[in-house]
Amino acid sequence: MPTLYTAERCPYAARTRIVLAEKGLDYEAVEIDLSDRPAWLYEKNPLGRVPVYEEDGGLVLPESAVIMEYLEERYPEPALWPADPAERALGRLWLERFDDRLGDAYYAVRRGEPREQLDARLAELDRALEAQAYLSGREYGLADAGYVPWLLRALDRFDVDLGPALAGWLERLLARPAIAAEREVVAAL
Ligand SMILES: N[C@@H](CCC(=O)N[C@@H](CS)C(=O)NCC(=O)O)C(=O)O
Repeated sequence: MPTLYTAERCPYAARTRIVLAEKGLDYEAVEIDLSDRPAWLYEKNPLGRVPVYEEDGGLVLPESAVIMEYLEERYPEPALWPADPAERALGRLWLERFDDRLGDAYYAVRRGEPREQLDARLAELDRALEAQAYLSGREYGLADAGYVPWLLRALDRFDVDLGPALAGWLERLLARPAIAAEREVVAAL
């Protein structure tokens, strides 16, 4: 059975938990205490970060976006990239630009900086979702799974306001058991 070195509080690890759950894959979750990381974690990921996904055959993969892509290729059903190549490319762009479009502003608030930038990024997300149901277009997929962990944490920790399109997107996502389970993880932190 594969192993996921993970941390419940880590939104990057949450991306991979969500994809594993969407695919219905069994795995052993090894919770890492990020404030007291075991030395062996650096053998699996020289950066010492979670998530790390490991298979019995010896494959060891760090980096949430790489793990998500690998799981999608290794276990194609249910598909988590849209069928349309253009939507798939736009989904990849969302993941590629994650820091600019959400991550940097989220972590600025975590560091105690004002919420202004985060509010602006959330307003941009809301505008992007006015015209389409999901980040990459018409279908749910890896782009949505790649952003929603921060949305769940921002709502829980910073009490942010979501515009109507972003709130509708979150409601659609929370109807999925994989995302609802992650909200439970956040609520229990
Ligand atoms: N680019 C990495 C980022 C992973 C990451 O930053 N994980 C955090 C926890 S949320 C971590 O392990 N932090 C420990 C550290 O940076 O030393 C990914 O996408 O997997």
